[in-house]
Amino acid sequence: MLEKIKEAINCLDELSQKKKFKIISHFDTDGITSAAIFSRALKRWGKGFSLKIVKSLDEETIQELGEEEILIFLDLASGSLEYLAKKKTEVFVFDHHELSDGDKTKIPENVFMVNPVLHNCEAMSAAAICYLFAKELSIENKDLAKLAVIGMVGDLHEKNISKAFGEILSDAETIVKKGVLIYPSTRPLDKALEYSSNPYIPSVSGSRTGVIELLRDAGLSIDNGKYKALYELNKEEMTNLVTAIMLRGQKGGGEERLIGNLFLVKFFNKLEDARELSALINACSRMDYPEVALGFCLGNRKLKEEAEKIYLNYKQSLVSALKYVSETSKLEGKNYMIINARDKIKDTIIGTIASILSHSPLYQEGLVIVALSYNENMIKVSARLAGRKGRNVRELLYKAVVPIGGEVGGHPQAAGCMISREKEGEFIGELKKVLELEVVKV
Ligand SMILES: [Mn+2]
Repeated sequence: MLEKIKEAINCLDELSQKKKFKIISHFDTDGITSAAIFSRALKRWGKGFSLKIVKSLDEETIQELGEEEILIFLDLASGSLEYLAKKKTEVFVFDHHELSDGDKTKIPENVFMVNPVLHNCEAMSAAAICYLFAKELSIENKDLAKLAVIGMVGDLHEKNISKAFGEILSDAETIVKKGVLIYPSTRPLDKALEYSSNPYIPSVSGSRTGVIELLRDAGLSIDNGKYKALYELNKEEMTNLVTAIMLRGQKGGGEERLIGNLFLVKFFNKLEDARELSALINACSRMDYPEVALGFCLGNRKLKEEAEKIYLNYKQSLVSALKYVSETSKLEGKNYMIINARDKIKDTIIGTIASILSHSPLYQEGLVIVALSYNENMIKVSARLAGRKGRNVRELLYKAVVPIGGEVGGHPQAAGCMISREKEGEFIGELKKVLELEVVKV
């Protein structure tokens, strides 16, 4: 892949004599960090460019892009080759998403693609590809490695430390430590636990008394006026904390999902948890401030303040929604849990809440979680599968919706639909029927 990157640099250099660059990147953490790395590298290279962040890439978005500039796509476009082929300009794609088998063998002539999928290369995030590009341009760009670490973590590529990732970690002077995956691991534990929504710990997340009880059970106490940060714990303390957390689980069985590598990087001259930085960038972008997220990545102090405010707000709304979930009565069956939040949780975050619950190591693998929230006279329904193995939630939702009317979208592990509020009771009845029936069959 490095050869391909060198080739891309030569092509871009030549083309830049005539045209400017336009970067189009994705709005999640990997896309934002990719855009930050790429734009900083272009600036240092002395090339002019403009930048656009998009939620997704469809035919219309591609059509709207001009043809006076060279188009550079980051963290997207691997699935849009047929539309890119129609553009009357040169197109560069730095992406890591899968291509269909047919597309792999016929990349359009105007498209130059760098994608580990094509080059028999280990899996990595787009930010990592952009970093390799930047480092190939100049070793001066080594300071951008920490952004690549955040991008890797954002796209959950950090589970196994491959050779390329290992090099990026060392370029960024990352401290790697094994521990509980609660972030930020760099701040006093009581604070980190209180605001922890991923993982979400019932009766602890969002509850000060719950946090203090948990820490007492784990044998951790205040030292020098505050609790230790997670990364400062010794092995025994870490083990005790895991045990105390697992005891809060209702059905248990996810200890291995609770433990992993902690990545600490210097950011704005302070040691920070890469997971926390990733969550902050993601939150800003989701709340419709991708430019704030980008400015944060590029080291702008004013935007950093703004980003932190947005993130705090977002965390608070998640935690209070999760607190509501833990306190409210749910419809629970052998293998499912239905949460009808009505107007107590905003429909804009109900999907995130369902995802957080499904990722919590405290719910058993295979549990189907369905969350409902009002959206004016409609109800937004989000269904998630806890863990990886289990029933197809998209199909389950579909079966429950058929008698009511409504369209279901999504994947076997995460799906959603909108139904009319008049059908609330009827839908929940159908849903329960479907969920109970399927359990019998299994
Ligand atoms: Mn990505």
